Amino acid sequence: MKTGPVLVPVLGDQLSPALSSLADRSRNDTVVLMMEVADETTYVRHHQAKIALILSAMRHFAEDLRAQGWQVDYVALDDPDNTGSFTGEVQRAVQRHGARGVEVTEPGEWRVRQMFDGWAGVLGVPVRVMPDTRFVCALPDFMAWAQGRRELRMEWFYRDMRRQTGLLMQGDQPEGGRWNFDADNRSGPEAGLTPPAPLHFAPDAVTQDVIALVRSRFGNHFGSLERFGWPVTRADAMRLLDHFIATRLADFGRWQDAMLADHDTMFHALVAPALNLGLLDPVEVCRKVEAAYRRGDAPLAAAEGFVRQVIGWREYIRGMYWLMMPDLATANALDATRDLPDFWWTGETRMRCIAQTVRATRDNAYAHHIQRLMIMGNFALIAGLDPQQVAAWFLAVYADAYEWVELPNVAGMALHADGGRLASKPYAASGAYISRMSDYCKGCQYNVKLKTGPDACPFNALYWHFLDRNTERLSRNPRLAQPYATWRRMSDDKRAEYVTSAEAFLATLD
Ligand code: DLZ
Ligand code: SF4
Repeated sequence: MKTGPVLVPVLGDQLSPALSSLADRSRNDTVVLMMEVADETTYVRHHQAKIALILSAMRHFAEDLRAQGWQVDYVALDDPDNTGSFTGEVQRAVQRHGARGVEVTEPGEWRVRQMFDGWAGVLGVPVRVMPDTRFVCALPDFMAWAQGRRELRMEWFYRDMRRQTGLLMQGDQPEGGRWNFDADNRSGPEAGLTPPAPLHFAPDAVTQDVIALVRSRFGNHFGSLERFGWPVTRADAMRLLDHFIATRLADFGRWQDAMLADHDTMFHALVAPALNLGLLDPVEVCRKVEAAYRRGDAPLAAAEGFVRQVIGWREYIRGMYWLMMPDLATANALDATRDLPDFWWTGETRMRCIAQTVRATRDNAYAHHIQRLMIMGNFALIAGLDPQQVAAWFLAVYADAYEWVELPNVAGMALHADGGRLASKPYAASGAYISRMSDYCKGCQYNVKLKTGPDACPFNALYWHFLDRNTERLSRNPRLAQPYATWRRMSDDKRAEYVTSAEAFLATLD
């Protein structure tokens, strides 16, 4: 029987003071283990700024824990004995400290859960995996909610989360008499719309060290470090949240879906990276937004739209991830097999919407939800790109992306690869939608008004090509009845023109 301390591994996205694995432990009987490991930095080729963000936030969090009296064993990436994997490092640390057991909060990703499940067999000490309590909905509760339901729609789940948290509620009724104000949140940009500049956090000495490390080790990964300005501590993450509430929240709802080439982040909160690292707590974030609404500083539609993303969509997505894994990782209901074109990395394409989104992604490791869903995701859907390659891209390039949140959004929401378990219809759209919601088309070499031919916006013909090639699978979907009826009403010549035009474009991708 070993008598050493208990080892508590804390992963890079578990940077929360209230982590379940730490909650009941005493400081003099615990060693916290934090590990920078090659496996995690390269299981996809993450954006350089994403790696810098995570490693810097980890180093800052370790300092915070030490300041609170915890003993932290921190393994740096360039430690000569670093084995490069969580399992290897936990094994070494159990030896080093003569640990009598390991207690760890469950990980966000299936891949890592598989590792944890193997630990009991290899470590020679008891391993206790504890639930991640940093979500509103515990996973067993989500599974119970999903059990026996034919349709797992976010909207019903979201209402339960509102009731459970009391956020934006009047007794048992939703504030304002409606659960969802999404219809008020879909304006395209109007002339002269100028969002306030985002808050930028200048890298401190710790972050500068990490940036130098990332440059030397991962300088050939996608993405720029030039403008790195993400918050890497809880205190700065709170400042970012306060800045959002003070300067952006009031307009957030209305322009939530709008895109401007010169304003990469529009009115978005930019808190997802900090939330998903654990620096911010979802309910705390929502309470602050709710308070701004109650003070009269933001309209209900903006506050509700924000709260829905955090306690509705984010929680639902996490539940759906664990419900659908591991099958979701290889799901391909629409048999999409085309390779990711190079311009997803280079941005070198005549399609200005894609060029701008890739450029913004490279600069910031960020794009907002409509750039992700309706530019990149929509293109991938209607061009038939391979879901696994698309998912790996999204996982690599966005600072907030971990598989639990990325995969259901990409394979389910954007690509319909799950056969529609998550979203009731595929989010396919032609150039008209992008033109309405952005200023991209104005400077584009393609003409969004032209339907077919070499100068026509490729999204136009691809949209019909997508519906046509998926007739068997999708035409019975009631939410697609109208577009299929329109398609059938077209003359044979017109339909053939669309198909020829789309195929000519697709041939340029191969
Ligand atoms: C994403 C990431 C990266 C790039 N590096 C590390 C790391 O060096 N050490 C670490 O503990 N975590 C890292 N992470 C986050 C993990 O991949 C994440 O905790 C798991 O994917 C579980 O969600
Ligand atoms: Fe994108 Fe088409 Fe608009 Fe060009 S015309 S920006 S390709 S939607």
